[in-house]
Amino acid sequence: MLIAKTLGQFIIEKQADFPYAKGELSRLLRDIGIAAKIVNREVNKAGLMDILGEAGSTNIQGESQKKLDIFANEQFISALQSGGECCIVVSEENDEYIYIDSEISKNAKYIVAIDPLDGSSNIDVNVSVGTIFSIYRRKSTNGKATLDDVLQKGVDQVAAGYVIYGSSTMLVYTTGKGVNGFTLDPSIGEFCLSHPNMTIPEDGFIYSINEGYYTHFPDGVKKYIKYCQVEDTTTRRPYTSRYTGSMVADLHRNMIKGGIFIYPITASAPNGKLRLVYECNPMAFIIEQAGGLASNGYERILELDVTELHQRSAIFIGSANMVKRAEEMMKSFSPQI
Ligand code: P6P
Repeated sequence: MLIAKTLGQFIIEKQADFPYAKGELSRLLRDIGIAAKIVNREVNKAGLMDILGEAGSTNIQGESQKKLDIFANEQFISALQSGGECCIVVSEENDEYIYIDSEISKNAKYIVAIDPLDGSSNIDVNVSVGTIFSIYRRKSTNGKATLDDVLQKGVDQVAAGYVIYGSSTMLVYTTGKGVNGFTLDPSIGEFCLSHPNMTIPEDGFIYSINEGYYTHFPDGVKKYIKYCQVEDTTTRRPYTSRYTGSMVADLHRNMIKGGIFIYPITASAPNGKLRLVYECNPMAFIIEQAGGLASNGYERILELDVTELHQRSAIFIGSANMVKRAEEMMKSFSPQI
């Protein structure tokens, strides 16, 4: 039986895509893969350990932190600290960025922004959760990296990826030359190439949005939802609503089947809920590399100015034709946000 290429083999093979690469990015991606395997082990037995439930603390978002949230955060930060290739970590779970001040990291040139366990409110009910990561090269060339090195537009990412802890555990990432998916083979403890050159269908019939907020949505969003709930199915195929409350799970499904995920501004989230640096930008980079689109309803996500670590944004992301249609409806109502 042909053994699929492992993540490590693939990363090294693709290193040649970067003429000046000396292996640092490859090492960084492998470090993330190792941490993901450790997190996966705990996620898969969450019900058997005293690692479920509330940790009794809250993060900067004011969201109650779950024990697995904190465990995952510690694992990824630890892997990045010991790998020596990362100088700053930005995490959803930490108010401030973490400067890695160690001998091994003194020449580190990469910044990693991470949502260590996205959708963690789903852990206790066994719905898929995920990790999202985004990698930048520091802008400054010497001295201590600072916040200015972190606040870069999404177009400046050098890599981005997600891990989905679901019916199987997958790591999906891009370095700007397409998107590749790796499935964890527990029997050998390796992520193996299972989805080479992933592309998202140009069109789809799945729309993912929390319709519980319908009355608080902008008119353009209401118009698009009504468009999806087509009445005359003789003219258009009816759409299906699928929403898990876990962005990684919803986006991964839409990546495979086609679809659109929308988290717009609402009355309670006037700037949107999802975070630009470690949720919207990395997912936008991946989806665009797979042939899809990502916008805030008016502008390309990857072009948005980044001014704060935990800045929020509305997001319309997925199949290109669906995002274009939704944007048309958003722009038919002014003023733009
Ligand atoms: P709501 C999880 O907390 C998350 O950040 C995303 O993974 C998910 O898509 C969204 O929030 C769900 O938010 O308001 O619909 O529960």
